[in-house]
Amino acid sequence: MTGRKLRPPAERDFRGAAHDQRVTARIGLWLGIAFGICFLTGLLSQLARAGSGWPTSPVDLYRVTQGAHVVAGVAAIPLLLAKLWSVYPKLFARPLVRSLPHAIERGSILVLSGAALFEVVTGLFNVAQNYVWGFGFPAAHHVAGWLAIGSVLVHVAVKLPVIRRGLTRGDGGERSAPPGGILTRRGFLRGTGLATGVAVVATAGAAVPLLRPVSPLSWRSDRGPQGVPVNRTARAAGVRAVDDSWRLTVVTPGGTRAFSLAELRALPQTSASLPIACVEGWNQSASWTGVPVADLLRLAGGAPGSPVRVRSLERRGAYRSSLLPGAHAADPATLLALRLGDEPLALDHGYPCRLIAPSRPGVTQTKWVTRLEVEPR
Ligand SMILES: Nc1nc2c(c(=O)[nH]1)N[C@H]1C(S)=C(S)[C@@H](COP(=O)(O)O)O[C@H]1N2
Ligand SMILES: [Mo]
Repeated sequence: MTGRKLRPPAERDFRGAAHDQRVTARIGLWLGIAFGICFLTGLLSQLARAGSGWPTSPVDLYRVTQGAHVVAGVAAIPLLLAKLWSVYPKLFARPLVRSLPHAIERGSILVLSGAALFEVVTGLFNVAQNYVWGFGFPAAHHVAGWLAIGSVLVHVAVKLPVIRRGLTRGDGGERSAPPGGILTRRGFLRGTGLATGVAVVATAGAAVPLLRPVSPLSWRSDRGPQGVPVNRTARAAGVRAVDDSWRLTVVTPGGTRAFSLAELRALPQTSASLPIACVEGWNQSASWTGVPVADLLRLAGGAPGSPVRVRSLERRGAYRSSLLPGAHAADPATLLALRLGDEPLALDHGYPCRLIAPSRPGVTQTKWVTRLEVEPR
């Protein structure tokens, strides 16, 4: 027996380059940027879904902000794992709590790690499973976003001197990995950067059409009937093809009017190239043809400018109806689309007609529309 005593591991036992302050600070900076983008674009997504005040142009606005949200969220996953790996030896630092500021700092890290993990996991599930939690998801994702950003700010404020030192110290003439380690600091940083780059490129095709050829894991892009993805099929929504008794009913304060499909087709048609931009980050632009909602409101005796409730044939789904903001209802590019490309809409795209409005989240582009109701302002 040697004279060494068994003792629990201590922070100083972890000497790998990954645990160096300089590494932690750099990965923390990248992660902070990714989180910042997620947070801001997340707020924009809330605004866009709420509708009023969200602009109708550029038509790709939501497509860009939500694409950035999901791409930054994907980038955050390897960065978060690397950051946690970099700092986990601190779990073995003793005493657990030294002072009140120290307790606050440690508490904020607990909240930060929990909220950050919650955000990437719920975000990923949402992307992969298409709203398994229905309406619960946006609310929970939103609350955890505030928790994450709040604890990031506390964390950065408390750690500012350490972060500054970590970022400004040179690499100290590092030639080889520390004893017992296989990676240099630079090696760990490069590996993290590479993993982040691969994760982003492999998935970003969903949001960035140019990347599609090199993005094997991009979800739903280009696939689906008529070259446009379908999240919710007519079958899943319990919608069956309509017969001649189908009508579109338009209710305005100045009068109500019902249109048959033949009547809608006989009205002057407008074409617009507009994207479906899903909150999941995928988007697909297409050429839609149909009747401007503003024209329908006028024909029914109303004046465009007030919000319009858009109702579908769907009975139960969370997205069976949406509220079209007044500015969008008045925009001449906001269509009740009858055609996609040069064909009538496929049933899965909302036959006989769907809403398509510029710069709106996909969830509000209601399919299988049967009723438009002007709401009080
Ligand atoms: N009636 C109805 N319209 C709907 C949906 C729905 O579930 N029901 N899904 C929305 C969502 S989430 C998106 S992204 C767009 C495009 O969805 P799709 O891919 O299912 O056509 O349609 C929207 N319109
Ligand atoms: Mo969506």
